[in-house]
Amino acid sequence: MPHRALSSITALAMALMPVFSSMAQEAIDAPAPYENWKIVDVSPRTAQEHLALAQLGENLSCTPRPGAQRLLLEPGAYEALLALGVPHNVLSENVRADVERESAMRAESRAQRGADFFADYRAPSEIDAYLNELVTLRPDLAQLLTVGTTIEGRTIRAIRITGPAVPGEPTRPTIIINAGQHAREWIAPATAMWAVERLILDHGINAETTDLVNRVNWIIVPSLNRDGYQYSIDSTRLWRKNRRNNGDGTFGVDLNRNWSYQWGGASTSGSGSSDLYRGTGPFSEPESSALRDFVLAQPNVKALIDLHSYSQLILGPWGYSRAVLPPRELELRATGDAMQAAMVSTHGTIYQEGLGVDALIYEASGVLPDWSFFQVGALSWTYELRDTGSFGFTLPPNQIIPTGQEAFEGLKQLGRYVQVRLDLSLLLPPTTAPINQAVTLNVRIIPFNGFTLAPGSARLMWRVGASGPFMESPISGVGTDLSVTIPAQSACGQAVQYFVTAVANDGTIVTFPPDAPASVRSFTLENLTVAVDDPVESLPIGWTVGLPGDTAVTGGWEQADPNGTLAAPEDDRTPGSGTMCFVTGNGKPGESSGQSDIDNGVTTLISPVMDLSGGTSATISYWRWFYNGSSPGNDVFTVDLSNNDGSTWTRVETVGPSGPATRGGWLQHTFNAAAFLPLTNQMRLRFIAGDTGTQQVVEAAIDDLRAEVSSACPPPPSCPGDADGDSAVGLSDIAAVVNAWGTSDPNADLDGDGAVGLSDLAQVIEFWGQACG
Ligand code: 0X9
Ligand code: ZN
Repeated sequence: MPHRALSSITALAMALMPVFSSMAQEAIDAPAPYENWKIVDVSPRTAQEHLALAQLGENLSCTPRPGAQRLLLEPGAYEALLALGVPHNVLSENVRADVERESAMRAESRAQRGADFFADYRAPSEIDAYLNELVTLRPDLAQLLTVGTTIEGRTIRAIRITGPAVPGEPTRPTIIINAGQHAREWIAPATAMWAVERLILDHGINAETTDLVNRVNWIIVPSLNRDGYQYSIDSTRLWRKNRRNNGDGTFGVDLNRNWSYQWGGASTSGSGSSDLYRGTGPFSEPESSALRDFVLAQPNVKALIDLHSYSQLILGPWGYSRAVLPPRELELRATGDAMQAAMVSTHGTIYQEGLGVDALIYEASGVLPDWSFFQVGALSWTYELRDTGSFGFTLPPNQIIPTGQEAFEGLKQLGRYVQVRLDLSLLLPPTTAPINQAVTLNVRIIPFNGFTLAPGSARLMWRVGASGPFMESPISGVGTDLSVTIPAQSACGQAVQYFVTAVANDGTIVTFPPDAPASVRSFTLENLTVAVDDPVESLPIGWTVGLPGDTAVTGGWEQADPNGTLAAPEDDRTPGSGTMCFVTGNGKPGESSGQSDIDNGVTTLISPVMDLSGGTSATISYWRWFYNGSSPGNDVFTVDLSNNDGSTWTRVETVGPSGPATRGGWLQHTFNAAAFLPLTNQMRLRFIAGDTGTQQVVEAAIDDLRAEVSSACPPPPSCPGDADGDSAVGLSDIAAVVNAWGTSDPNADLDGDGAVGLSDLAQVIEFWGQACG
């Protein structure tokens, strides 16, 4: 968050809180901190208003919603805001009450289950005591390390957790988890301690954790800025920086602006009174320089996580720039996506994830993860933990454990990825495929952690049915997105099983799925016909784009090459040369998200008639995009199906009002139409998007509609054993089978197992002499 605290504010704060001006041991007789301070959400309408607001107070908002921001106001500043007349919403009338509410919740929680370390936020000394306890319990797994000393002389500790060494094993990958650069973000040290406790206490109990501890060297620094943390406990709850006496009456350097990579750039300050004060030079602070030396001394550091709060974000490089794409983008995205999925699925808490170029947050220069990514080559991330602002920094203690649990799920994914040499995956693998047609599978192979793919080593192993040997097909292409084609198969109703194998440059064989061939992937061969395949690139013939009865005053559906905003797509979804899709109100280039979105009602899009008759099932798929305003949104995007040309409709899905599918991004939805309605030749789809609740930025888009009809399998060949099609079984069929030996020629593949061989010869012999037709 851009912290534009101004000197006037700090001067006033210091007057209010004499404790600022001393080196703050004990806060004796301090006035009630934050008495009559307020937190407000403001919505500046012009650049001038934006500037004027920056003078009023410190910005607490972490996600830059267009224009809107959250300010911490000193007593008196609220009156200035009223005088400015900027629209606003008061979140906290008196910050002292927030802090007191937090204290009350803490006291209650401690009273009820104080023996539990995670019942409450713990002071640095309590953290030390618990680390000691855990190390004493499992000296075979954990050791205490010293990182260095804070400016006030406190010892910064780290704990190393890893399973007993195995003779002859190569150096384990190291993951470093740092917390507490920022004093007031109390959930960060608590979350680091949750990870410490899980890694140690679950060893030998939970198989996955045991494996991760045995294979990875985990190093956790639970509280880097111990002075600041203690200070925020003792006197000034919302203190952020360390406790450097800047010598000019101001205190504190923002440790997360003090790292050398891109030191002094965007979102930093040269003023000691600023919450973003970068210090007199890179590594001017003992805390950051100690952690630098400590990190550089660790072996094989492959990843680093820096824990912060709040906003529920997973932020990859670069922090310093939204314009510069980081190297190793695919590795970062693969790990980031996996961490996000794991964190979101733990308790359903939504964490947004992205790199600097995804612009989830303001630019920040001289941050630790930028340094560790650039200098150490560690995949580096900032976690902004709970919440999104309801409680903010004063998060109730009953959220410590759930926050720890979801963050730990993310860390475990990282533990998995630091061991990866080649990351194999399939892009949109089919679940069904048409008989008698070659099937192309798209395979992605991302070389990880400095390894490479041995050239030409990637293979798809496949077979028709669940037994027999696997056939081998080379995977070809350049770069990371490769493909492989399985020849046409006639065995209707059978599953084609497959797995991918590849060799890394150190000779390690890697498969997908990882435990192949014990487990495999598959698709079913069906009697399929494609009824609709519309990439929405040409004239929208048969589509109804907006209805006369639609109530939206702006943002009606149109076919367009989209101009992106925070809420709407910049590109259509069709791969390759596609450009067009349906969008609700295409903006002009450079327009803000609120300008061409849907307002005050609904807009309707109806597909052409689809003939899905005669099928036993029909798979319809489309790609949709939906964004419904600042979270939580209050609007939905609905999709209906008709089998009578639109006379009546049946609901297929309701997207929203909350959840990850409401934050923009192309997502594919696939369903079986026969599960909703009898299949006819009069089927249509209807997409309705609207802004009907409180006015929000709402955008929807649709692209790439496809429908496939699955019919009953054709009857088996009427002349079993007849490989050459002469309606008799004899010597010429033996010749046909032998000629096609080892191929998958569907004529000679008499038993339909995908390969011509002994079992087909057996068929010829079984039906020897038979004449048919
Ligand atoms: O500003 C910071 O240091 C971090 N946010 S916080 O609210 N906890 O202070 C964000 C650092 C990472 N920033 C980016 N990757 N842009
Ligand atoms: Zn922070």
